[in-house]
Amino acid sequence: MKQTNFGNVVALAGGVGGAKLAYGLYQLVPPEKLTVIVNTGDDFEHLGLHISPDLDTIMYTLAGIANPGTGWGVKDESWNMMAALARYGQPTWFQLGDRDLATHLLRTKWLRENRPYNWVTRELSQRLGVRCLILPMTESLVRTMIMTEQGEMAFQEYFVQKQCQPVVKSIRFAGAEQAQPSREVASALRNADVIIFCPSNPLLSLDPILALPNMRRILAASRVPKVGVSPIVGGAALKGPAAKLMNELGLEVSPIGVARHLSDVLTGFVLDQVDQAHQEAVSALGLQTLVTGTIMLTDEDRVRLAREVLQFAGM
Ligand code: FO1
Repeated sequence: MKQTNFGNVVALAGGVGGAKLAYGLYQLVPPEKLTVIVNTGDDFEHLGLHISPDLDTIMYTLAGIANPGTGWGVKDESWNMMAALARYGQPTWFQLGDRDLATHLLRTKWLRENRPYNWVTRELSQRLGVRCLILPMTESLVRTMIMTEQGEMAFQEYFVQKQCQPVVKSIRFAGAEQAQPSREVASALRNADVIIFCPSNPLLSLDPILALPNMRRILAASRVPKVGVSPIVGGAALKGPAAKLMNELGLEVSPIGVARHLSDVLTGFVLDQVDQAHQEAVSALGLQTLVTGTIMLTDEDRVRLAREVLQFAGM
């Protein structure tokens, strides 16, 4: 299904929702023409290991080995290490499968050897057979911190340990001010013929990327089609806490809430048929709009939506 008339496609993605569209793009676009820029604000140190959840979700999904039920971790997983850890009374709230553990061990080893983050990511993904480029958004340490009614907590503590229950007051990306988009990221964006914002949580997965100094400037300066896909369908998030978060932070929980949040870096926006009523309001933001089926339940859905988004972007 590879076509040769593709330009350089750059996708910005975070967790599970973003990975699905990235997978669809990966089936259509020649791998040397596809770059996926991934949020690293979810990264954290756990049990002495550097864990990069969104990079791993994208890598496993494109490699075809992601756990289909959860979207994170590896399919056909075993949990012997966790059981052994539990015997030592160690924390088990963050589930690390035996196969998944190899990724964390190798990433941690290479980072401790001062290998660049984008080198580590390329080595891991290429060895899993992924042929397109997966790029961490920055080489620097950026951590999403969630200020809640119970005080500030690290992202994984909020998202996994507390199951997104605490009411969120604000979100900050610690370290973003001192960071920069990596050279590889800036170059990919400058050479892009289309930029796609995958249907990831705008507040947790796309905002950390957009918070990097110069990132919004690079995107605003780009004259190519920049298309966002709404992760909110019919007033609810398909996966994760996006709707609850948007509500708590005062954003309208609808495609228009997402489109407004991203409008300064977009030229087009894709919303689901059930949200047809919002199309006019999104157009009023100065965005081209595409209304289609955006719910991706099967691999075919992922490829269809990716094809429609690329066609919508004139690719
Ligand atoms: N999410 C959970 O809800 N529970 C877990 O136990 C869990 C473990 C886990 C292990 C490795 C990994 O790469 C991701 C993991 N996630 C887990 C998902 C993680 O919280 C991500 O940050 C989310 O996918 C949001 O991006």
